[in-house]
Amino acid sequence: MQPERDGCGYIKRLSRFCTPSSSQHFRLLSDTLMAIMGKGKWKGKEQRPDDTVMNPAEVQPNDLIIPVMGPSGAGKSTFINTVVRQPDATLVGHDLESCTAKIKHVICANPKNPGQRVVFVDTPGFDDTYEDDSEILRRIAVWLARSYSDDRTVAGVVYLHEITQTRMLGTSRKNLTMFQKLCGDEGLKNVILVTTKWTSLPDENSGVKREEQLKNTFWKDMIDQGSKIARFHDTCESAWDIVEPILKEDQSTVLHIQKELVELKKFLPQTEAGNALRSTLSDLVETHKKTISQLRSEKGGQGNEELHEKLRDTEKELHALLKQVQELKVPLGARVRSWFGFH
Ligand SMILES: Nc1nc2c(ncn2[C@@H]2O[C@H](COP(=O)(O)OP(=O)(O)O)[C@@H](O)[C@H]2O)c(=O)[nH]1
Ligand SMILES: [Mg+2]
Repeated sequence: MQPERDGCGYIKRLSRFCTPSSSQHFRLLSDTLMAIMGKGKWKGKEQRPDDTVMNPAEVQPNDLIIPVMGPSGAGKSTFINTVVRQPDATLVGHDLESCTAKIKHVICANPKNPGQRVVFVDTPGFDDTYEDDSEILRRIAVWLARSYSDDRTVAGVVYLHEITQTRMLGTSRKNLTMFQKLCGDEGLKNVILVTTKWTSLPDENSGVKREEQLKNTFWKDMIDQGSKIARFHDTCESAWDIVEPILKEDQSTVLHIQKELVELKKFLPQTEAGNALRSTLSDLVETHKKTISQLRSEKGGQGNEELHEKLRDTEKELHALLKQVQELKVPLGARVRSWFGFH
């Protein structure tokens, strides 16, 4: 049985006697104690009633979880449908709009190791047509934290990237950053960076060149820290070959976001992923504010309908961004606790 971590109240009381200058020492001390005392149950501050999580009744003790991540349209749902040989296991998008921002997991026996089951988790990208990035982060974080709190094991993570992309788009960079923050450095050795859509390339050589670029730039740090790369060839066999290196129970991993939420009991906005998203959104707020003031001065009181419309759209976007930044603000209570070195 996991010991309850609320026994850390003693340390919390100690914090009343410490000055903010010693907060770093207390943070270290409290983190160490948290690790020693076990992870305990996650209270699920961020969880909502309609969130998808794994039902304890459907899980077996040695199931291994593989979250599949990446930008919208990279082929996550297609990869999962292919690996489980069920064309409708998850919804595949067929136009520019993303399909569903709900998380869906599919459980499947490992054909290479009968008796072992793998839980593939289809996650929405941080560029969904209908859902805010802050909501996407909350859903992914809740799924991962709940499964870790219930003692489920993550084998590793598959990150998909379309090889047909001629340059790294802003959304792809954002997705990669969020992915790195969710995994943390310690999770990188269990990451497979997979390129998709090789059959849609006009010639394979262009794909080989792009893969080389990814290896030497955007993916370099991750590869240096143990992440592997692979190509998805659109078949079930290819998908299982890709995940094989991470399907070893003794090499399972704990993702950084799971550690932060469940072990360190952080609020989502205090996590590295929360911080990174808040900073990206804050930059966008500034850009939008500049655009609005520019449009207002251009408008100069004259009735240009196109300008009016652009202004209205940008103001609407700014409003939505500010709402997200607000959702990612660290609550005052949590900030006060962190001054004393407690999460
Ligand atoms: N040729 C090819 N097309 C793919 C591949 N993966 C996805 N697609 C197509 O790309 C589109 C988006 O795929 P989807 O699986 O919904 O992407 P998701 O948003 O990442 O889940 C669909 O039209 C798929 O048919 C692939 O590996 N090869
Ligand atoms: Mg999908």
